[in-house]
Amino acid sequence: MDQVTVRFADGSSAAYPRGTQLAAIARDRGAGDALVARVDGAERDLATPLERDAAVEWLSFADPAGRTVFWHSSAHLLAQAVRELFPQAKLAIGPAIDDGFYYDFDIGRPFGPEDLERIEARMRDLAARDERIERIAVPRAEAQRAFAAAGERYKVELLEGIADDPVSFYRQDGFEDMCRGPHLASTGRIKAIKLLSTSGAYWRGDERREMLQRIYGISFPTQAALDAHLARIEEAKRRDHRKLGRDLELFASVEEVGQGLPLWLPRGATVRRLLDRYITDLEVALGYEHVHTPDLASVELYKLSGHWDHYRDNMYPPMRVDNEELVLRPMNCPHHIMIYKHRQHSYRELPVRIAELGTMYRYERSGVLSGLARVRAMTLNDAHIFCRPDQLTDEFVGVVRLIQQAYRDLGLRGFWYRLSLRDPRDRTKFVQNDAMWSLAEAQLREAMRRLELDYQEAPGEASFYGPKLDVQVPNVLGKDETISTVQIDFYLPERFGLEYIGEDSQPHRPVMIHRGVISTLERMMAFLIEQYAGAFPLWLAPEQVRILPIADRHVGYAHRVRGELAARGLRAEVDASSERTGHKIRAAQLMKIPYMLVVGDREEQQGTVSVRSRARGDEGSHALAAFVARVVDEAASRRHDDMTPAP
Ligand code: TSB
Ligand code: ZN
Repeated sequence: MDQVTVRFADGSSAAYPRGTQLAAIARDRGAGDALVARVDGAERDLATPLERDAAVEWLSFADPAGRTVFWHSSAHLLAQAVRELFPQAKLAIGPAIDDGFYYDFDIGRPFGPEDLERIEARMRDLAARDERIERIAVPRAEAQRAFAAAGERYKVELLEGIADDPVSFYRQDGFEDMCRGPHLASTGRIKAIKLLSTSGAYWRGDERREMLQRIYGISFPTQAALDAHLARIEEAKRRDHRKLGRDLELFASVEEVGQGLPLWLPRGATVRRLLDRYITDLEVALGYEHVHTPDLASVELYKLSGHWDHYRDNMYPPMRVDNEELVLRPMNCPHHIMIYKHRQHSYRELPVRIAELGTMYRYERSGVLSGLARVRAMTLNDAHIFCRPDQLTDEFVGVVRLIQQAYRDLGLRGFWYRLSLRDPRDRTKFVQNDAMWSLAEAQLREAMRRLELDYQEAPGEASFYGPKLDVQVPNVLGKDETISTVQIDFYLPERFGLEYIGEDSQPHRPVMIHRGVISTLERMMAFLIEQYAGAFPLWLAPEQVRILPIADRHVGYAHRVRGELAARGLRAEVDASSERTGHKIRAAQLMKIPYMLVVGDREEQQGTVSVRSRARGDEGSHALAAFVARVVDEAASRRHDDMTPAP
């Protein structure tokens, strides 16, 4: 009998009669959760008959490509439901996205919440019927006629944009949509559906074109997976630093000031000051020399450094003043290099570590701006280390150890290491010098080997001047952002003709390490807010203790308590409002203040305070002096709530 040989991803192979459907092969192989197959690298419907020898890989919901197909089929189901409930609706496009799917419709009015409920219910009914999803080939001219006759002008336009003849359609239960696929084998695979939101969306994203109505949804193979996903969305909303930043009065984004230019409010500025002090003190102790340099420089400086050639898209345009052209700096390196160059250095003084909480400005496209996590004006915990080639690995290792210490103190979790390399094919983003890149990458790998750290490689993510180690941390939405970065640079020392005088009394070229430990204060703040859901550990809390006098006559004692705390460097406030105590407690809880001290007649007479802790609730009455001593200790220990032992 005529057979084809199939090779599977696990290395095994098997023979099947020519023309066997992929679905049958999947069943035979016990791959019941396969949604589609990858055949010689191309994704195919499970209904496809296998006509020749091939390598076959099953894609399930666990694979990103499998999910994409699942959500794409869900978008078709959505279109089918809308078509049944609103026969006059015209269909536009409906792709899978990172987290679900959407479909754009022209129905001449917005969808309301009750519409979404009806559509969702209909989708569920349709899925329960478990209709087969079939691919059909339609001659181009016929498709054109059918779309025109039905008034589907968006489909007519889409068809104009593709050259296929015939064009492929997918059909389920009489509903057809033009689509390249692939799709699920049947609608019954979609067991759990949630339509999440609706919004206006311009056809083709063009504001001069028709306003369509977009419906966003998410779907899963099980109800449990959907429930878990919805719980994650709720949790993400609760932790979202943009919302908490507003509620906790940490920072504000104000239209009049401009996009990506947040204002740090007093409470946020307090946390920022603490982070600044924390890292500056640590660095000074480790031999970093802190400097101050201006936010502006002549554009010539960035022409010399290569930023102008490789980084201009992220820079603000120059401004002309007298006979100078100035730019807002996008990075601090050139200023620090000029400090290094300011005098001669002998091999004995190296490494020179120039550090600054340096403010810089980057033109980030408005679509990527997000609260404090991605901004246009930012202050980086920056340093540039100038060292001898033989010191490079030690210095690199030292920086990574500093990063590890900072993460322990700040309680950052879930981070992973990314080796960001150049993409050798990209000739504009990265400076061209193969020997230099190979050397820098080899040094980077050597340092990683010594550190015994696991990492993932990311080609194309390097800086224009060299490869780097990035520390990636997931935000509440599960998306990674770079916090720390350690970059090896043989390029800028060359461009700036940097030197040190060696043991041989001859000039030599130093190597540079660029590094940021706690990232920009903006991005670190965003992460801390999300990580702690706004409940900062005691040492970072903008207000550590709030004193709640029970009646007006206790306000004097409350202020004396505040004075004692302040004298020991603690940040305390008195709530002297005329609200009832219960109300004051709730207000303090909403602001996530670590300790509340309730004071009334008894406390005043005995010199005590009634302690309520954010983490542990009512802790009863304590002598004021004992409470102060304990809180001073707790702050100095930089403990986080979840590490705080019960009293
Ligand atoms: C480390 N020249 C180096 C420096 O010496 C440099 O600027 N590296 S960088 O381009 O990778 O930026 C350093 C860090 O700034 C990033 O790792 C990231 O944590 C943070 N950062 C970058 N862009 C933004 C932004 N738009 N908003 C907030 N933080 C940002
Ligand atoms: Zn730098």
